Amino acid sequence: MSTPDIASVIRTAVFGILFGMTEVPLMAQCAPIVAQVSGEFDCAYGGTVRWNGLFFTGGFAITSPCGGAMNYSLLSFSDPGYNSSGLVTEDWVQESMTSWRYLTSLPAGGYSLAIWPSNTVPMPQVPQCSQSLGICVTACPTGGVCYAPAGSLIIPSDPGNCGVNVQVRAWLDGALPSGTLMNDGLRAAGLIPFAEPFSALGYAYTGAVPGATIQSSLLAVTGNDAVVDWVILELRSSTTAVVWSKPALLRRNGYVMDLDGDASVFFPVPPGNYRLVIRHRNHLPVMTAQPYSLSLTPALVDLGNGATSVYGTNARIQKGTIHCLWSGDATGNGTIAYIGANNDRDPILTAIGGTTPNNTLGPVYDRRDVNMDGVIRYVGANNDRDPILTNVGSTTPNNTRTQQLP
Ligand SMILES: [Ca+2]
Ligand SMILES: [Ca+2]
Repeated sequence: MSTPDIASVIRTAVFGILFGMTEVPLMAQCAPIVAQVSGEFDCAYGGTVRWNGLFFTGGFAITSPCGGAMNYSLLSFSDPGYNSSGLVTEDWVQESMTSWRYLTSLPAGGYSLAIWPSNTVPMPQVPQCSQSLGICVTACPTGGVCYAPAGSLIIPSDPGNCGVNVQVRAWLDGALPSGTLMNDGLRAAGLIPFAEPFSALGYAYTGAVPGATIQSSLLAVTGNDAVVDWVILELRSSTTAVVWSKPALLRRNGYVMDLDGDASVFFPVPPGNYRLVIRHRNHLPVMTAQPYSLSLTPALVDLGNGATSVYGTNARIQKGTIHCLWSGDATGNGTIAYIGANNDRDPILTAIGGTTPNNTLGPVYDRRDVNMDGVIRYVGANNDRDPILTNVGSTTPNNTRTQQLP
């Protein structure tokens, strides 16, 4: 048996790499040279960019050719003002050996992305393979390290085949003097903003983009379906891990409406088991005690029903047959206090001037308007102070009531 001489083997290999004429199939030579990114709508993360962690260099794709830090730059074709750049280690997460994910969810559209080792200068990428010529050598710019991946990147729209829908019912103590229909005084007075109010109050969404707005027609609806106020819904994968949170609209009959008017609220998260939290500007939040199995088919979570178990102790106030979120958190700090440090009463007095308790302030959209009638009152009929005392215990003004969330 004869053994091929080494020089012959090398000659064949080099010739093959250059001209695709070796026993090793061309594609086998080309296949590894794939530094790539992909855009997708990910059920868990929304508009998602992933990169396989490879760079082009000298015709071969290798991992982090120079080691060390990596820079990136991401530009949107549809939004010329969008330009995100920085360090991959700060704004991306490595999911596996072959997958890095950009941490920010992106709107559908076209993007261009560049990633390069921080100690090099980004340079235009040249085609990695010419199948027509049978040449599998990529000529990087002279001596340089090609940055990768270049070209355009498409983030598709939500295909509608992932995510979950939830039908939620809840009632706000402050908007429910009696019966089962809440007041829509804020809406009737034209005080409900078209943009979600929670970002300005310091709430940071998980997933949802701050500043969501609604069509004015949603606030024109009257009757049982009329909007009472904005709320926040959170889905949690454990008692504390928020997977997605978004603003929504609460209606007089307790149903929570999505911002596009749908009777179910959509979350772009994988089907699975989630606890639901509902929040309001001046009410204590409530979380379901158990996770619910959620899918595209809307599941009902009725927090107004006493049979729906919720997390903690006395997490809701019962009014007639309805179980409501506690009102009176005029400071929005998760505790209702009538006297003492950080109480919810003093801010109401301050709102009306501080020295003249008979003054009122309104019309106004303000969390110190505890009973949600659009006017802040400290004394007299329908004042906003008494509900605070009532909810800490009329005979125990020193008591406080704290949100039942872990
Ligand atoms: Ca408070
Ligand atoms: Ca009021």
